Amino acid sequence: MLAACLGLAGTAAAQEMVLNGGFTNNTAGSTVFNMSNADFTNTVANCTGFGTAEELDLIYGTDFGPQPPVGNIKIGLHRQANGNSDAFSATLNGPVFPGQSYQLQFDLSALAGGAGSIEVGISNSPNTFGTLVYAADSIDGWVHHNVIIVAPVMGQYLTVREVPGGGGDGGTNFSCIAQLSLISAGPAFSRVVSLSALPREIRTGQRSVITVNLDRAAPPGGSRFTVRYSSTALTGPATFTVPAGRRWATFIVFGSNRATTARRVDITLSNPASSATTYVLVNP
Ligand SMILES: [Ca+2]
Repeated sequence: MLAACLGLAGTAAAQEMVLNGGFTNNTAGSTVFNMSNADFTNTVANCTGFGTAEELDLIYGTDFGPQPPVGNIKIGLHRQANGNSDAFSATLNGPVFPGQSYQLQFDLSALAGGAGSIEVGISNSPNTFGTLVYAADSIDGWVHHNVIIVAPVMGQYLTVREVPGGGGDGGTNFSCIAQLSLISAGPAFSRVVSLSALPREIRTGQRSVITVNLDRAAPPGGSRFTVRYSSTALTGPATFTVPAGRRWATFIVFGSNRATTARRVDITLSNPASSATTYVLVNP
């Protein structure tokens, strides 16, 4: 299993959140094309249709396109020439939380005659798309998508829609999605646990190295902090990012004390999860 490859096996964090991501829990048992939202919702457990096209497909095996790479069921989403499109939500076993990171996976394919574009969102309602977290084009043949997303909002539903509206081709688009999966990947924000300054005391024009220590390795994309200085007697970056995979990193500040006496300048790093402060004494 992929979870084992990631070293997440055996922890609660590796639990699948999409309740029926393989779409196997359904009352049809075989391919059904062009279901109204109400029919789709009644047929596929823990899923809700809400797009304006109202023609979601529950497709088994090689019906209407290639066999899914894993499992036997794919959901077909259509954008019609008039711009109406299919959309559905998948209920999660619990809410996602803003600022937390999650591993999103699915298999996506187009059908001949209409490559499509899908969007994935997080929503508080089964009937609305919510906030976009990922977008992908569907092409002929299955492509496995595997990304880390950061939840922008709290939400109990993962949503999928064929991008609505008039496409550049003015025609119709069609995508098939299979094996929808969402797994908690832990906090998106590493916490800053300490800062240090070396040297502690400098003069105008001299530099000090600030070391940032985190509680864990920075996640994909790095850990970004805002940097505040209590006085302009010290200059340095306004933001600082600890690179992905690193537990510590350094940046440089410069003394610029225009007063006649020494000034103590506090340096504070903060992100939504944490903050820490150190100081540098700056002589004129
Ligand atoms: Ca359809």
